[in-house]
Amino acid sequence: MIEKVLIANRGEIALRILRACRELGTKTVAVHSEADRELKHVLLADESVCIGPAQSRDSYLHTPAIISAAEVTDTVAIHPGYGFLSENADFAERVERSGFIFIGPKPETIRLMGDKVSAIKAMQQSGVPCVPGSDGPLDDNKKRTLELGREIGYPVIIKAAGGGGGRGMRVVHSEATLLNAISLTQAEAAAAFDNATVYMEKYLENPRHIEFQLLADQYGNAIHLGERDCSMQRRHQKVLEEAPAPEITDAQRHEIGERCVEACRSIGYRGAGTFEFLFQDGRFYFIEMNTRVQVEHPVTEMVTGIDIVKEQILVAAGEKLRYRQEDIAMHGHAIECRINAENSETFIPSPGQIREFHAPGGPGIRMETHIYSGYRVPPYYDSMIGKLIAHGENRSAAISRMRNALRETVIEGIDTNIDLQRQLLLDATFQAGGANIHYLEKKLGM
Ligand code: MV4
Repeated sequence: MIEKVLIANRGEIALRILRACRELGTKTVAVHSEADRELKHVLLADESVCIGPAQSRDSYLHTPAIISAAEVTDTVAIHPGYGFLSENADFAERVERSGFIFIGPKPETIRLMGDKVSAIKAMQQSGVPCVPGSDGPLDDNKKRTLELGREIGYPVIIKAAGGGGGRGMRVVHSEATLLNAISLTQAEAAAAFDNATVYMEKYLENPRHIEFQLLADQYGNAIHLGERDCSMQRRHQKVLEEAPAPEITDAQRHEIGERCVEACRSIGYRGAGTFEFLFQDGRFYFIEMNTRVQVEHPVTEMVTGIDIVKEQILVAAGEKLRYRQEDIAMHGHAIECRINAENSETFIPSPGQIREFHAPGGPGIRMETHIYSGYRVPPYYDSMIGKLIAHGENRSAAISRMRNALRETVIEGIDTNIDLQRQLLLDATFQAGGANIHYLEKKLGM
């Protein structure tokens, strides 16, 4: 087993990783910025190292400082969490070249999936359904590009190969604006990602965002843990996620899950990964793969009973996957509400001292947070301060438990989005299930 893990992250996910390590009997090293000395996981870790100033680029994104901290603490493996360096292939490579285990896929897999054009190509080759599109980069053959637009049919969407997560894309409604839209997206992509490559897809106007959770070891074993519905989002920030996705049948779950498993085998995937799909008119369309643990992983944990972070560490240690597909069963329904330090109406971030914190509890309730009474939320990082997860025997039981848990939660001293979450749980369209990716922004009048 891995004797010591360095946690290259902060906040709730750092605490989540620390807890998984404790269950495995693994020692922990917390690395933190100067603004994060009071983080809960820093106080709980076996060792801690300050790696630089508050600004992320000088600390959580500063590879040499992280590698040095690993060296001085005799770390064996580095867990990147989500965000920061978690999907940075160069970082994963430097971790491995320095003699440490990167808890995640191979650097070349991160690179393959980081380029959305090569990711889609890999998926098509292993039978994962993709959006009709250019099947590769657009070139400067204008005639061919216009033909392609006609073949695909308007509206189309131009996406940057180096983008993802909503960055570097442009919807085009007619042939008249196509070539100009491509030039603009290329220029933006060159500036933002140092890669002007763009591709074209049919633009799906009212899809849901459904993603599949995968686990794979380095011996070619892979399983899927079903799907999550992440359609409730605002400006590409997910607000609430659930598992299973409403109205998805066992047959669809089995069909798409198996395609993802096959794709993991064919690309030699290792660790936890997520296949993102758009779902519209009963069909799934692959858009991107995430090669990290995701914020919303707990809803999958609640319905499958599998500890995804623990499994990530075990497979990184070279162990064989402990489950086969037939060992995986879904029980009930789980919902996650992201709790942000921000105003419920204006969405303006609200850092500052938490005067009072009372966590909710009871059957089926799980609170993942690093906050405590007296903790100061620093202004430098993402505003998410925790996640509340409710599990129940069915969707309405999970909703009911979530409503009670939100009522019970007390966070004083800063603004939070708890009121917004309570309103969303009362919303008739949310309660019906299966709302699309545009629903929340429409409800909020955006
Ligand atoms: C799309 C799409 C419609 N059609 N692709 C946005 C984030 C990135 N992961 C891909 N995104 C989209 N790709 C086609 N062909 C609509 C979106 C999209 C979206 C997707 C998932 C969740 C929220 C979204 C919000 C706006 C647009």
